[in-house]
Amino acid sequence: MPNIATIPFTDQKPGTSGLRKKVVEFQQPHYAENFIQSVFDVIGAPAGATLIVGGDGRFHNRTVVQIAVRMAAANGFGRVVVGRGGILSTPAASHLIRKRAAFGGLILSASHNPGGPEGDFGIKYNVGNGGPAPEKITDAIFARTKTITQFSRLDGPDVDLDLEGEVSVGGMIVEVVDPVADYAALMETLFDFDAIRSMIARGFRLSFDAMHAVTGPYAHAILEQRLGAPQGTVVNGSPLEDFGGHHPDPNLVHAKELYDRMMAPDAPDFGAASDGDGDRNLIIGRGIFVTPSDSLAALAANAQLAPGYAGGLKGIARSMPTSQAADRVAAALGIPIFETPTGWKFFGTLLDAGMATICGEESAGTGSDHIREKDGLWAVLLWLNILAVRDVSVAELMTEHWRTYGRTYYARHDYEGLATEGADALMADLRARLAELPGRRLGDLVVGMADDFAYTDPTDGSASNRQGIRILFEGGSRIVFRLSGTGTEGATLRLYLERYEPADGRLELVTGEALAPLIAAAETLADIRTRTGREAPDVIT
Ligand code: VG1
Ligand code: CO
Repeated sequence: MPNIATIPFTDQKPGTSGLRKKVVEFQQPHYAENFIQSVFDVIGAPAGATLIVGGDGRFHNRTVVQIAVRMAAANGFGRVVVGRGGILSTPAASHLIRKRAAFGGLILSASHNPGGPEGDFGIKYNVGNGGPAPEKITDAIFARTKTITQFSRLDGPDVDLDLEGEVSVGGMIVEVVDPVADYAALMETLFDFDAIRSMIARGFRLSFDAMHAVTGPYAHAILEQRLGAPQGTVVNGSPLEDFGGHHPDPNLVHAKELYDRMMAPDAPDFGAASDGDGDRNLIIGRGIFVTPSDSLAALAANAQLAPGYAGGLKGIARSMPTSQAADRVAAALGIPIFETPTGWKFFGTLLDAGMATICGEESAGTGSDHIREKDGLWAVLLWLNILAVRDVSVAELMTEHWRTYGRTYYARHDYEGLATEGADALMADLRARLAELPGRRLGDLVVGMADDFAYTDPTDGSASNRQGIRILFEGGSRIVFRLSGTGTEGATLRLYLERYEPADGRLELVTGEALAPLIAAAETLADIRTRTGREAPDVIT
């Protein structure tokens, strides 16, 4: 086997969702090779196994696909299935892993992080169930990156990634497939495409912003070609290596164009956007932004209207910082709710065990047991299916939801690019004071409970500690502090704010005003302005 000597990098620790670094770091000789070899060394795939490879099309994608293919060939894989052009959205990759019974997959993406030569790149390993590798595997991969001394890679010409079909690379088959076809077919099994098609034919207007990222081809194929939405429904639909210079992050800041379109007097009925790798979704109805936490709750409450979920839900899972809106739906449905740490890797075991059907995160990620990743277009289609069956507007649906379950006002404040020491100190100080917080009064709020979130997976007992500081107030309001695990520059502090108003409470407040007492409480508790040196958050979503 062609072994090449290497020396370890010390910084290849996977974060919330794989290894993410600046492109220039990934361009260092052997940087990608070391990480991929560490993955292969840890997972112990049997000879002849199948590996799925694809990415979100950002700058450096094709280079690393070629590296991965030649390394897979030298490491005994029998087949690599790669999306044409090196493209696979994260959900499509998850589906392909499952459909082909692959041993696993390498997903090349830094998701919502900016792309281009000065932007970010990332590699994530997903296991055979189609989901992100659990922590015990990512920990082992990191340990391996620190001791690696050689990697294996075949030499030879590049594979033509733009030509569908099979070629042999040193005896291993490389199969280049249409990145969209299998995924689109899966969506047709879950949703009533006829009902959506006829709603659109009756004049329902939608707008989907693919943000020049990976979902463009998927959205064109599904929304325009299969569902008959007019051309132009999908905007920014051609994937670009630098996402047109934008952050492919579907939130109110980076998808502001869509937001403005949806708030205009002649707005379409439904607006949505997705992120770099296609696993997130932003939902905006005419004149109403739906927070991702509310979207999870509304989808869970209505999922039975879609054929794929007609049998009901087994349970709902949400990440800890995601609002408790879904908890109230679970309680009403009489099904369990699970609260997991941030990141989709924690949902996989629950989905595999049949304990949960729908999962979601406040960061605009929702998905179900159809795959093991969050899925942007899936959420859009479930929304459309529900609206088609119920024949209501997004605003009507949400108003009724709040009148039934109460309303959870919610926002996330991000402070980006902070000095790591300062951010760490802020968290450490809060942590040190947790025990004295219960009973403390902050304005009208009284702290009921405060802790550093720890999680024990109910299926396998694996424990994850220090997942974010929760401050729960009497009456159901809440503040959460956490440091991001996906950034590539300094530290990002995320402050999650949530206020509950019961069904007979004040359901029509402006979010910023509704949350003002919580924002003030967070400032008092953590001295955010002084410690970060920032007058205001960089991003509010
Ligand atoms: C962020 C989000 C988290 C999400 C993760 C990956 O992580 O908060 O909910 O699972 O990104 O999403 P963090 O550690 O920065 O808060 V994606 O679309 O980047 O794969
Ligand atoms: Co993503």
